[in-house]
Amino acid sequence: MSTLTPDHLSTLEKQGIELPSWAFGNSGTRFKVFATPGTPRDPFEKIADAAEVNRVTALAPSVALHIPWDKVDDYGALRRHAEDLGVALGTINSNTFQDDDYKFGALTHSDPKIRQKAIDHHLECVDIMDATGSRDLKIWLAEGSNYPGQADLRARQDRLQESLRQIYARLSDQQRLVLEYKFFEPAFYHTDVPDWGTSYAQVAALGDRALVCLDTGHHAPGTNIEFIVMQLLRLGKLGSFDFNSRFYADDDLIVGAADPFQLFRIIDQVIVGGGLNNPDVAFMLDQCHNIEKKIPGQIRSVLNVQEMTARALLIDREALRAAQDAGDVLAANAVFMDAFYTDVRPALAEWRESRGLPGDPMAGYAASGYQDKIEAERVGGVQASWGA
Ligand code: PSV
Ligand code: MN
Repeated sequence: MSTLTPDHLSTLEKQGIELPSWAFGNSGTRFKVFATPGTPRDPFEKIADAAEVNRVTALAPSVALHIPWDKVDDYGALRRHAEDLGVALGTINSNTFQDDDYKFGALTHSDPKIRQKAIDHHLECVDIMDATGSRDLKIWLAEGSNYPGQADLRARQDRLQESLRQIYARLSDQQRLVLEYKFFEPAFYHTDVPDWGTSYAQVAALGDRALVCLDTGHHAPGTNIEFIVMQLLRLGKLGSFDFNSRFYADDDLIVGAADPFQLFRIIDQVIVGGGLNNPDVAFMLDQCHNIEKKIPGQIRSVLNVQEMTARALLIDREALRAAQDAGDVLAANAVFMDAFYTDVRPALAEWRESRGLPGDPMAGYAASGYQDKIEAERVGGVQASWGA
C-alpha cells in the first residue's frame, strides 16, 4: 500500500492554486442569478474572502482579477490590502464580452474603431498589471458567428493576429499573454479561438511570452484533455489552467466534482511533463458557485486539486514503465488505478495538522465564525455579480 513520503509532502507543500475573484461574487445562469448572504460588495471584500481560503488551506496564495468587474481607483491600495492578508494579486483577465459594441466581435471585428477599442481595453489591463505586479494577461474571446455565411472566418483570424500583436508589444519582459480557447458559447456556429490548436497557432506567431490557457470545461464531451496537456507541455506552450468541471457545457462546477478520475489523469500528465510547481504553468480555478456557499466552494476546490495531486504522486513510475515496456497492458493499468484508488485523505489531514492547519479545512472554516461575520456585516450596498 503506497503512502505519502516526505518527498511527496514537500512537493505538496509547494503547491499554489490561484483563486478567481469572481468565484466570490454572485453568479448564475441566464435564468436566474441568486443572491447569497455575505457576498462581497467590492474587490477588497472579494480578496478578504480569498485570503480566508488560503488561511485554512495554505494552498491559495494569489487571486486573479477580472476587468472591469474588479476596477478600483487605487490598485496600489488593493495590492497592499491583499499583501496584508497574506495573498498576492495574480492574473488579470480582460473582458470583451459584455459591451454592445462587441456584438459581432472585438479583437476580430471588421470595424477598425471597434477593434481599437478592444485593443485599448487590453492595454489598460496591462497598465493595471504594472500596478498590481501581475505577470499574466489572460484573454478569452467570446467571438464567433451563429450562422454559416455570417462571417469571413479567415479574415477574422488575420485580424485577431494583428490585434494580439499590438497587445503583446505592450507587455514588459516579465509579463506574459495567455490565450484561452473554448469550443462554443456564446457563438454557436463558429468560434474564433475554439481549440488548443488555434490558440497555439495564434500565440506561437507572437513569441515566447505568449502561451495557451487550458480551461478544463472548454472541450467537447469525450475529449482526451490530458493528451492536450501532454502536448502543450511538450511544446513548452502551456501557460495556465482554468480548473473547473462539467457535465454538459461550460458548467463551471467545482473542479474534480464531475469527474475526479479525469482530474487525476490531467495531473498525472502535468507531473510527467514537468508542469507541477513549475512557475511557468499557472494553476488557476475558474468557477462559479451559483447555489452553494462560495468560500466553502473554493476550499473544496483547492482540496480536490491537492488530493488528486497527492494520488498522482503515488503512481509507481518504475513499475508503470516496466509494465509499459513489457507490453503488459493490464499490469500498467493496475499500477495507474492503484494510485487513483488510494485514499490519501487521512494522511493529508494529519500532515495539515502537523503544519498548524485544520486537518479538515471545511470544518475549520465552518468553526471560524467568518461566514456568520460576513453575513451580519455585509448588509447594504450592491453584491458583486458575474453580471450574467
Ligand atoms: C469563459 O467561459 C471563461 O472561462 C473565461 O475564462 C472567462 O474569463 C470566465 O469564463 C468568466 O467566468
Ligand atoms: Mn476560463
